[in-house]
Amino acid sequence: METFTQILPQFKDVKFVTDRTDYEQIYQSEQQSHSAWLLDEGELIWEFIEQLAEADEESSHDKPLNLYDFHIAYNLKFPSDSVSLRNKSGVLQSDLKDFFELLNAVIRAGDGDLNVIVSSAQLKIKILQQFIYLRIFLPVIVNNQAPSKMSGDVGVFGTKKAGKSALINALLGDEYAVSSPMLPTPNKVIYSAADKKVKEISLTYKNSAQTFNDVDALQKFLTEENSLANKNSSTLDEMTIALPDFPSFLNGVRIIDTPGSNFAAGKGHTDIIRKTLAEVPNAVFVMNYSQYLTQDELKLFDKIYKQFNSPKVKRPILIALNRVDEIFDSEESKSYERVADYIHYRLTALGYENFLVVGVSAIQAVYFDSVTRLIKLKYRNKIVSKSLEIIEEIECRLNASPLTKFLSHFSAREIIDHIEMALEGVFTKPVPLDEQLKNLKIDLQGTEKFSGVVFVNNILTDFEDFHGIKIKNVRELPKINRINYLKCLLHNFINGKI
Ligand SMILES: Nc1nc2c(ncn2[C@@H]2O[C@H](COP(=O)(O)OP(=O)(O)O)[C@@H](O)[C@H]2O)c(=O)[nH]1
Ligand SMILES: [Mg+2]
Repeated sequence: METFTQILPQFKDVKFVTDRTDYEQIYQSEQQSHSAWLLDEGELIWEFIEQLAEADEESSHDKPLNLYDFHIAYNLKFPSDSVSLRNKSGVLQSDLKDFFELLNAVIRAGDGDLNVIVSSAQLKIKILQQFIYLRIFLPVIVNNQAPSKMSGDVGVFGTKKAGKSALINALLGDEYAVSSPMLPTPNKVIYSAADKKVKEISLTYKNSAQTFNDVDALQKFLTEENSLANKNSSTLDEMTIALPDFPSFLNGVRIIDTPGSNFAAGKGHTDIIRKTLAEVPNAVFVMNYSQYLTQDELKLFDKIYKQFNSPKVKRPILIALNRVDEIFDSEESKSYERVADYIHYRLTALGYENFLVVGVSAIQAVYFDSVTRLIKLKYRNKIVSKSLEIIEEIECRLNASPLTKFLSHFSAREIIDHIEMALEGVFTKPVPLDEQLKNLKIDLQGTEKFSGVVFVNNILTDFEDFHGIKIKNVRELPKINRINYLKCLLHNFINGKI
């Protein structure tokens, strides 16, 4: 896992293309992955990508356009003296004219604690959205304003079946929340970090606490409670679930699941949403992209937006544009940037401005996590296991050394993940991912986990067909999975850097 303070991977020797007339340039594949397209603000990214896809279909190139890996953003024009780039030792370049100049300044500066300094919150949010399109991240700070020490709960809101619970599972890294086409979440559920020594999951509900040894046991209990509530069209009391494996990127900040706003249970659900909305300092709005912004979604978004954009508070809303996997079956749909920009365009036209849109597929993230776990279980080499035990022990005994300081940034599970990845291939000849999946399917026939493996298998096949990229190793799965980018945004969001 990255440290998530800044992400500047693929832009080491990039060429920025600002002349959009020459489509031919993009077809040369080497150039494609080393170029980022910057459109004038008067143009539309989503339209441009649709045109590209069309042109690609009509062309005789045998290598298809890789829209998945396509880097595109708006070349924002900056008012004079409004944007500069700074590192620890001072200002590197001031009075940047446009986004193109900013990116070039960033590349010249190379790695190091870079900050973009801007003159207004409006400019900040615009630049951040371009970073999202390009899948990079740098802190953007409004001049003379110390980053707020904002921290606190993250409320996850959205209409029914948008994938709120799935997204929470994707962020938490396991299937804690009941995410189902049949069973809507009937209550407010708070996910928090368990105390360091606690090994079990604990649930506080109706004034009493109970523990569960594993995720499956918790799921079973929650499913039964949700079914009951669903049958009676009623709500459930608030739940707090403390997790021993709470992801470190959340910095101990709690994450809150809520019911969908458009559910027939009506007032009970809307009351929970209203109350939660008034309590949380951070909001993530989950949208079902395949519905293309419904009236229900707009109504709820407006409510959230007003809560966070009043004369007293100004907080951007993070929009997780979910279910992007569902639109992967057409040419122009291959791009997350196209869908994000389309929704961005629609909401901007309606007068909203303080929000960020990022396209994700929660379900992919959830299934990738689950299959990764299954593969580790099956293929974990004995020697690797032993090494891990020893390393875990050492990690426990170490204290106050620079190494521990570094390690304290990650949870034990993440450290083990790193080590495991490093050791894989040292002790064993790695089995290719498609073979691992095939073997898992044989093992898991007739069990619930089987469908997850099939799902991942299909994603990978589609990915190869559509984008010509073959994923050979579980380690490469995050490539297709934008949830990591959302995690980066959330990490900075709750630390007041967004
Ligand atoms: N295809 C697809 N389905 C999803 C995604 N996220 C959630 N779903 C499905 O949508 C249904 C509702 O999801 P759930 O998380 O319960 O939605 P919620 O009501 O917003 O909490 C479930 O069947 C999920 O499997 C996604 O990213 N892609
Ligand atoms: Mg739910």
